[in-house]
Amino acid sequence: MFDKILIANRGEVALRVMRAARELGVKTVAVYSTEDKDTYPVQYADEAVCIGPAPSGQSYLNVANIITAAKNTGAQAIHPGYGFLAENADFARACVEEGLVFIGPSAECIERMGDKASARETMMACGVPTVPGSDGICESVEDARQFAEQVGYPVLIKATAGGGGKGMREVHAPEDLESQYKAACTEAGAAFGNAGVYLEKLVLRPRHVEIQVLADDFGNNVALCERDCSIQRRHQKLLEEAPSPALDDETRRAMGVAAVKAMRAVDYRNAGTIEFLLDESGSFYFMEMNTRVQVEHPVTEMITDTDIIKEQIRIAAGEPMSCADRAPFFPNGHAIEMRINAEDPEHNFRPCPGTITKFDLPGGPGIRVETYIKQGSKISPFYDSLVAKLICHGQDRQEAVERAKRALDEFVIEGIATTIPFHKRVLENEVFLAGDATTDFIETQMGDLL
Ligand code: MV4
Repeated sequence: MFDKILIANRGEVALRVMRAARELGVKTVAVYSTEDKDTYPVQYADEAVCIGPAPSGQSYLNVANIITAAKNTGAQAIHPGYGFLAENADFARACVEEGLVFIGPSAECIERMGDKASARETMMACGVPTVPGSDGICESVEDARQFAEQVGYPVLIKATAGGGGKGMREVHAPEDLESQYKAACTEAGAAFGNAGVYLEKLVLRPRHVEIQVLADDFGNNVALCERDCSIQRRHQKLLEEAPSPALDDETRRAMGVAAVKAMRAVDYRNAGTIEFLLDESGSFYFMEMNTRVQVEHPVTEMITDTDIIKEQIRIAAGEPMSCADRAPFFPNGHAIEMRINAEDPEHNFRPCPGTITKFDLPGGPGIRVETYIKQGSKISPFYDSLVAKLICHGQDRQEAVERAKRALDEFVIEGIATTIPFHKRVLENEVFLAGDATTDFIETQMGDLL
């Protein structure tokens, strides 16, 4: 096991990783921007190093300063958390070149999955179901038209360097194909410096269901059940739950088998997530692979009794994962995570940074809160608006929902607007309660949710 690791992140995820490290007897080094000097993760760490000013380009994305901090403190490994450098293959490579362990997959896996057309081709080759569409980049309008005619309209043009919803264009009729194709290429070129696009049949009213995976150096590959992340707004997830209310055991098993197949095809190591689209008939298709741990990992931890971050550290240290002998995983109860953001739902979810004057946490059975905030803390305008994640676990979905309602009522945050009132409305919404939410949930239910 490592003696000391550096956490190249901030906020709740930095604290989450430090807690896991401490349980493993591993010392922690925090890095921070001048803006975050007085935050709790910086105090919690065994050591802390300032890596630059508030803008993340000069601090949390400053590869040279982060690697220097690791070397100067004698850290042997770096955990990137999520966001910032987590899916940056150059950073993973730089760590290895400097003799540091990157707590995550290889740079090659990050690159292969970061290019969405190449990820799709890899999945097609290994027999993981993909949405009908092109067999790689569409090099020309004619190329795109041929695939669109093959699979039928409507289709979706996606940027290969995109992901997470960036650079997608729907095409509903043949006469729009040329203009949408050109617009997609131009947009992708400007946004990512890579104009490559590919094409898929548009799946109507899909659900977003993803499988958490872990792989170690000893050939253990496990699928830790699924999460349903259909409740999103402009590709920002707001509420996630596990298991998905839309899967039966047979589909769950098939999706887990597909996820493990995908991992083995790229010789994947450490934690990752395979995202699937689930259509209205119950068929699922590979969408993307995220080569990092995700914000919503706690719902999976709650229903599989695992500590995904500790497993990541064990695997990176060359130890076997501790949960391999418990696979396959079937859900133990139900968990719901709500993202409490410093945003005003009444005003288009506009960010509301500021000082938190009162902060009373919920508690009791089945409640977990992931936050770095204390009373008097400031939500900085420089970073994302996540204040806390409220995770509620129950024996079944109904109990999880009842606990979530009770916990939201106990949660008091004053000084800033938050998404708490919005979540209270979601938990009363008929479509949500029926387990029927698809990715257009917020758009179509907004009237009911405000
Ligand atoms: C799709 C799709 C429908 N059909 N692909 C959005 C994020 C990126 N990972 C891919 N996304 C989608 N891909 C096909 N062939 C619909 C979406 C999509 C979506 C997916 C998951 C969660 C929310 C979404 C919101 C809009 C569109």
